[in-house]
Amino acid sequence: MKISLPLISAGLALLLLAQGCARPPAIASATPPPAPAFASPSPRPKKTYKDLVVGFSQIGSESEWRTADTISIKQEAARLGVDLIFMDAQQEQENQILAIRTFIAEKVDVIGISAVVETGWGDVFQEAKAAGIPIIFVDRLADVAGDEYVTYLGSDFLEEGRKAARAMVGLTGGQAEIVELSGTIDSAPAVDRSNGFRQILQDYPGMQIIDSESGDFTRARGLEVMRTMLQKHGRSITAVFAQNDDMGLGAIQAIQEYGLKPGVDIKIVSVDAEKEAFEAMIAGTLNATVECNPLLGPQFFDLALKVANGEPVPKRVPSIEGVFYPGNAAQILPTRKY
Ligand code: GYE
Repeated sequence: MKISLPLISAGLALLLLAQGCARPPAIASATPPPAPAFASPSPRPKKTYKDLVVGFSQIGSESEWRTADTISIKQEAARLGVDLIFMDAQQEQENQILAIRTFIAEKVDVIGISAVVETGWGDVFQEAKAAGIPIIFVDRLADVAGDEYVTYLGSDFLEEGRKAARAMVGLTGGQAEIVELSGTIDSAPAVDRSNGFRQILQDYPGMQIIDSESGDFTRARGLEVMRTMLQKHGRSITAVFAQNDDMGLGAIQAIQEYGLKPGVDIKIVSVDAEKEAFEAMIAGTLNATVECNPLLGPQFFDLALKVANGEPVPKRVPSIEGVFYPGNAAQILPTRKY
């Protein structure tokens, strides 16, 4: 059953319109039909990309990383001819819960979601399961039961945190007073990057985290938090671990404003490996960036089609990632896609 846009909540209507979503959502039925098992072979004819209807709940546009991820998903859907219902949650968990309920009502074949935070999801993933709609987590996993999703495609954030710490040890000779700019509180990359970073530092008593605060993965907050850190700790800060490049770029600005040389007086390691991070490395203001790949569209739709056809997929699909330093940044920059 379809309803017209004015009947749905104003917030949802805005979200749908903002994303150019052409399909008005149907009303969610109170009692969903019984669930077919996720991985059971389908008796129906195999779907192709052109038959596939996919709902995707994106977090927002907090970073260049996120923008690249969104473009990758939309472009790949258009290239394959997949009917994509894309909803931007503007970093609100509530909007993601609403999006999943919309996708259930729309009876999409597969739901993709990058979970803004790990906890507090209530029953919504159970609702999707009860409706027989498989969930693929993309980029960020939520803290849900293993039978509430089919697979998780994304980076190993714990390892990214370890890589950042190893890079930091190398840059500082194992002696540093570190300020950490962490990501969105309760988000998978913030939790795991923090833990991975600390795992490595345990073996280096000269490496001390003197302060840590969330910069919410945005440049504006990275700038603000770093200004406060400099006021608080001044020149005793010798290193910054920014959990994404955008916050790192904000921190670079704050350090310059304070009259110190980022990359020289204060060593900076960040995560993502965006183009602007390469530019900063070339300028000498950033010391290393750990790669986190946002171009997940092709792998996501490949998984979505398999899942829709009841084909088995691995529970965890990792991305392959490296670490970059200023030495060859100028050579690599032209090859970067985000
Ligand atoms: O590092 C950050 C973005 O979830 C891996 O989210 C992603 C992170 C990425 O805002 O820039």
